Amino acid sequence: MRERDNGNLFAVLSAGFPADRNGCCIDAGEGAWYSWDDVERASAMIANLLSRLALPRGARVAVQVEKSPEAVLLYLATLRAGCVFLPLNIAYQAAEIDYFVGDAEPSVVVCSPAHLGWIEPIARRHRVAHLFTLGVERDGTLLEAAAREPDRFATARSRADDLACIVYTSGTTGRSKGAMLSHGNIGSNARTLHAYWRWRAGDVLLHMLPIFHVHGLFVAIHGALLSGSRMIWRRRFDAQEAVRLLPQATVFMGVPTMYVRLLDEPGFGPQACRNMRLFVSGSAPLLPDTFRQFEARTGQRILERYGMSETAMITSNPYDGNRVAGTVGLPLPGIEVRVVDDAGRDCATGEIGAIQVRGPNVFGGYWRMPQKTKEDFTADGFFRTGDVGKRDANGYLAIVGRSKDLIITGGYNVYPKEIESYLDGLDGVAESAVIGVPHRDFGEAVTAVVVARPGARLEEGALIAALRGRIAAFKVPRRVHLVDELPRNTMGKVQKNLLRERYAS
Ligand code: MCA
Ligand code: AMP
Repeated sequence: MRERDNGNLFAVLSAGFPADRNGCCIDAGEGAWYSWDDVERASAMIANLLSRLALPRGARVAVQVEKSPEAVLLYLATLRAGCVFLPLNIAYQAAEIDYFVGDAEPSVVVCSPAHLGWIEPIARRHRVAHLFTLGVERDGTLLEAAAREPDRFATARSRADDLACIVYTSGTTGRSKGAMLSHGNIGSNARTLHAYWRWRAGDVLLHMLPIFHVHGLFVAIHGALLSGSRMIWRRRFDAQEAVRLLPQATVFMGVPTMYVRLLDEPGFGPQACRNMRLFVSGSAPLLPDTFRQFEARTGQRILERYGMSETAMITSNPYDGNRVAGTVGLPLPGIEVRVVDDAGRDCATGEIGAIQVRGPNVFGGYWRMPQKTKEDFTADGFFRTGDVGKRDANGYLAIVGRSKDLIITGGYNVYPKEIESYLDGLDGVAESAVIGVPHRDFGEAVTAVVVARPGARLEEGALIAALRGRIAAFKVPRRVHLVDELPRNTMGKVQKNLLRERYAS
């Protein structure tokens, strides 16, 4: 097989690296930067280390580290070695990590040095063969071990349908599901977006998203790599820092909360955006009001797109054509999207129905959940997204709701069932219902409604404190309302719509 026939995602991405390998690929500030040659060589060293471990075929490399350029190198090295990358949110606590490690059975776990104390026993209990650390100061045992390895590596040969990544997404039952994405799924989506959003040599991406999700890891990074573009790299989003750095950038990607926060910056305007050609928003609905305010302030029309962990990007507003506020645009080339009624028939224009998708981007299934996978695909191979929408006369898709009971807070997904099961396990709690209520900054805020057991005295602050440290901070309810009983319909089902109305303000 010739190199260009290799379906390995790294081979696909590195085809876009520039001829001059001495230019900057990742600029993390304060003199910390990697050239294209550095990326090639440092990822080769880590890939050599992984290969030396003689891992079984399809071995998972689970990674829970702070954002750093070296974390990207680890991602690329995992692809190069033919292993399966499994990114985990740095906010996850012990119970959450225990579940992921137990479910995915990784051969390698890489964690932040600060988490080693509590991750080590989890790794031991699940018989993880290799545990490394990776810090943000180029520190940790992973880089120490890789430093002894050669800096050339022949990227593993992969077929398009070989597994590249497992991305966990929260589940309606409370159990997270691992979406299995192949080299072909991710590579095809990267190439499609590269062309659709007109990535070009000389672009500069301001990268402020987390890299344990599809948005920051795939959508943003792959565009820059495929076009040989420099990334200005920051650990986290900070609106003031973004305003300072934007004049050096041409492309920015963010969740709606980031756009709301940029608009709150008094110094933000056309000057900051003078070299920008593209602002992309996704992961949560962008309010039409935010879209309009942004245009009025900067002259830039944010491009909103829609995707999922299971499918990467599905639709996008056009690059050249009209970007319509409140819509997620048109199906990307090569991807079929349909809106269907309960009987599975195509909805008419303007009619609301379930959104389904089919294409080379759609994942192969959920890790070790064949039944769940089967339920989520139609007989003709469309994936049921769980999102509800409608198409206008021009084919633009608008997402109007979700059939899945899901809260999206600041671009992070929270499944109420999971939080309810933690709340119900607390002393004195008889039952609970978790809902999302409108929130100016986060879009939706996680809110709990709790009923006490007879004779128990519960307090909002104590319940919130009890959840802190047990689950990731973004999942902890911002408010807990104590009630005597939950509203139920005649079938005995909790009427969350009534709770959402009652606590909306
Ligand atoms: C932080 N906190 C949050 C969130 N983030 N609470 C609710 N929702 C959140 N998203 C908590 C912190 O733990 C802290 O809690 C308190 O809120 C204040 O934190 P703050 O400093 O304001 O937050 P931040 O660190 O500035 O983070 C906000 C953020 C961040 C920048 C919006 O959440 C973020 O980077 N979101 C992006 C998520 C993302 O990339 N999603 C893509 C998923 P305390 O003080 O109590 O400790 S991929 C996807 O959805 C699909 C495929 C797609 O279409 O892209
Ligand atoms: P995840 O499972 O983390 O990949 O999140 C995917 C979900 O995020 C989708 O099913 C949608 O509900 C939501 N989502 C992503 N992009 C958008 C968008 N532009 N507008 C509304 N919802 C979105």
